Amino acid sequence: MDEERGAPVGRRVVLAMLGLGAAGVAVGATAQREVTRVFSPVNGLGDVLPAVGGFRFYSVVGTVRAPRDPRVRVDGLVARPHGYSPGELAALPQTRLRRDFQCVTGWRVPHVEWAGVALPDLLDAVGVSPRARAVRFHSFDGAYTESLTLEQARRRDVLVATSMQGGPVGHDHGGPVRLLVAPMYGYKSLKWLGRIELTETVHPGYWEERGYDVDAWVGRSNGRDDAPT
Ligand SMILES: Nc1nc2c(c(=O)[nH]1)N[C@H]1C(S)=C(S)[C@@H](COP(=O)(O)O)O[C@H]1N2
Ligand SMILES: [Mo]
Repeated sequence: MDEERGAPVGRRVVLAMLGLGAAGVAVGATAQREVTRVFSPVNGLGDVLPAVGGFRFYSVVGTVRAPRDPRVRVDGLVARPHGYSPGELAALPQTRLRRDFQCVTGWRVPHVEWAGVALPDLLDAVGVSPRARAVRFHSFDGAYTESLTLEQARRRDVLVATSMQGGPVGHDHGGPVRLLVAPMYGYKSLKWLGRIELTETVHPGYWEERGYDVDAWVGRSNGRDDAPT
């Protein structure tokens, strides 16, 4: 396995395993290790089986502990940096969305209900500097990052989500607070959100550093010859 191109190889292996059946028959031990290393689903071997409700639980670092401090810090090029507690997020105007959730590897969960603070409302609350052009998101454990242009981040279908399917966002799904970028592939929807940083330029996120598109609109070609249709 080529370390440099770990993610695309891992994805092809997963797709191969899906084609071969859940047991991954005839997929060698090395390939299986690669799948575990790259995708490390929280629920272990459930990685190639649809989980309850059609979701698969993805985490590039395997199990993630619960955050000691569940605050989401908004900082960088903003007038009033602030760490928002879940209670403070709940006190801001809430936005609800019902959208299909789609991973670039091909699985999709129809009609997922989300609620939380629309990102543009949070950006208005902290006051974005005129120098800011992009937003960088960090998981609280520092293992995963994502990015949006400021224009994308101002869409009302981008949520700092605290609720999913009518309840709190569970730990496996990135709770207590995760990002939902409804019009883009699942990898944009960073779990275990710890920090929202306003920046001058786009900093490509975890999977984007590994070959996936920075603009991850669902339904538009992502320009990869091995992309699932
Ligand atoms: N912190 C973090 N966020 C993440 C990921 C991850 O590995 N770590 N995987 C992404 C990918 S590829 C997808 S498809 C979705 C999956 O969300 P789920 O685990 O709630 O199904 O989370 C995204 N957010
Ligand atoms: Mo994904």
